[in-house]
Amino acid sequence: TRSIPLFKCRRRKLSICTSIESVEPSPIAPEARVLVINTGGTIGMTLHDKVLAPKANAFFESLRKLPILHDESYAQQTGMYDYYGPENILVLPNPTPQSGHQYHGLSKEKKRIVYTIMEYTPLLDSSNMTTDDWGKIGKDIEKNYENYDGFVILHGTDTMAYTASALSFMCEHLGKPIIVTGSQVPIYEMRNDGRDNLLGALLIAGHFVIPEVCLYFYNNLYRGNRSTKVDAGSFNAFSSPNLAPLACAEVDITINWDTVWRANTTAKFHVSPELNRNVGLLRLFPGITSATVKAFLQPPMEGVVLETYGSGNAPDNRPHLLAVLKKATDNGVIIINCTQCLRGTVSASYATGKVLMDAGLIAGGDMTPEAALSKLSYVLAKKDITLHAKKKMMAQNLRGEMSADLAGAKLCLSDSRFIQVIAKSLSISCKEELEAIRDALTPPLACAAAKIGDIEALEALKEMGSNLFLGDYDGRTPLHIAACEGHLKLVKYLLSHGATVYAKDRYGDTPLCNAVRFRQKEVVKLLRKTGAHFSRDELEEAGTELCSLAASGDMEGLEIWSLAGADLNKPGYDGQSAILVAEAAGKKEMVAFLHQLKKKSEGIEFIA
Ligand code: ASN
Repeated sequence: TRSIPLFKCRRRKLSICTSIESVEPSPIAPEARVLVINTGGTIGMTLHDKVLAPKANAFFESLRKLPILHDESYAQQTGMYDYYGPENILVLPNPTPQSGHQYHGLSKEKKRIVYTIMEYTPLLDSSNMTTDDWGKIGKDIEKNYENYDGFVILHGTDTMAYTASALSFMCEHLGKPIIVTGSQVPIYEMRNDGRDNLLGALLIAGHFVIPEVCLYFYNNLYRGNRSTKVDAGSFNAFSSPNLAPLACAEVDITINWDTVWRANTTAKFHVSPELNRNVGLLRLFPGITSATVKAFLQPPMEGVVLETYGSGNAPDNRPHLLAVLKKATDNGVIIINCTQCLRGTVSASYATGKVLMDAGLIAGGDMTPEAALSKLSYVLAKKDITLHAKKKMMAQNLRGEMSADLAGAKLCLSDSRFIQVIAKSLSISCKEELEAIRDALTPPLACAAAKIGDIEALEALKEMGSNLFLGDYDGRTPLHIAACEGHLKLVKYLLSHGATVYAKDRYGDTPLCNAVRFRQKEVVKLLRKTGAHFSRDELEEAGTELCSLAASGDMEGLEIWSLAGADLNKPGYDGQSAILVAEAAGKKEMVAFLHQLKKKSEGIEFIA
């Protein structure tokens, strides 16, 4: 199905100085919007009495003067400040390369990244952060979720891995990138890592739909809940010991799409800001006394991460110590067994490990202590679920924080006869080339299967290791196609297997735009439920479309637009709203219908 652009015009135009007076101003390039929440950290610190501390109200103004982080002439020419209003808004320069290298791995669309800085008061050294600060960040993301394509959180490095882990659990059904970053040296100093870290985080947040809470540092994008600070004095301060980076920003920005976590959901994004503070981290050491452990486990303690030796071991010749642990788990304290080692997982290979399982501890797999602690905080704050359910959640992989059991792993690429035959005829044999063929061939195949509603074919492609969320040569994903065709079941299948409602094809259209254009009412409802929404520009331009639907008496069309989130009060190009147009044309039935629709959309934001 070919995409028909939903909106005929863009509002802002780039005025170009030219000697030929009749030349039309060119439309502005596609823009991605990123919200930067500045919570503090070294990136924005200056010296006060010879020590570093955050400096308020200085960050935005200094970025504004840095040409690699702001293009003032573009902002002026496109009327960006008037359009977006009195926000602290900046725009990155054009990513066109000087070296002839294709956009250095950015999407071919060459999007402009327009970003807004929201600065917290007070700015914090991250050592001062508490769970309340995590809740505040989560709530701000939720409030602004629909207005931005991605989020960058500026944060001190000291507790960055804790915040990134906590946000990963708090953000339920996430569909957009949230990237936490900061620096080791303030951005104001001559040699610093802040500019590169901020720039990399902005580019990734604006160009790629990576629906994860990530941590970006020193050219690497890590899964937030897999990362840990490993170096106090290096620009390369973070590591993700048990999971390869999600992306590397070198000459190209290479995204490791096979590793990117997918929400697999048809539910809308939601932040769960409640966190339980009665949790703790306890590190075993030779000679630790039972009295110390007992004191640590006293009420109000509800959850503990026990950092054990090697692959999850503790002394098995200390019955008192084991009895203290057993008594606590019997009393309802959840204790997670995590290893003190930087890399590796808790397993049941030793007698010294088995005793902990017997004492009621839950194996934490290869979770970092930061992830395990914040997961406990998140799970224990859940109301209306039993202790048993909480323990089950702790043992499950909720956001990619622990590696799955690889027993019964999926079919590998070389098992696919289809790809093998093609590879053979092209004399290809190495793994990388095979993968390249698979990635080139499967998106159009998946789109063809989506067109005819063939879930079985999609399943077969998935088994080959194909990503069902990748777009074809026009950036059209199987979800776009299924949305056009109204294959509700297939849309559901795709959403629960990693498809994103935020994918844009090369015409800038999302699956929601397609479903509206082809009047697929049930698909529109499902996509809205999953968090799909019109962009700010699309909402602005909807007024004109609504008026023309009202003038032509098209009730079905109006209902679809309203279900998709269009505001029925929005005026068209001549300042009239759809209701005024219907009234002027004397269409009484249409006026009544529009009032009814308006009431419906105001009363309930969304009808499932
Ligand atoms: N103390 C600082 C902080 O965590 C360290 C840093 O950001 N590099 O806020």
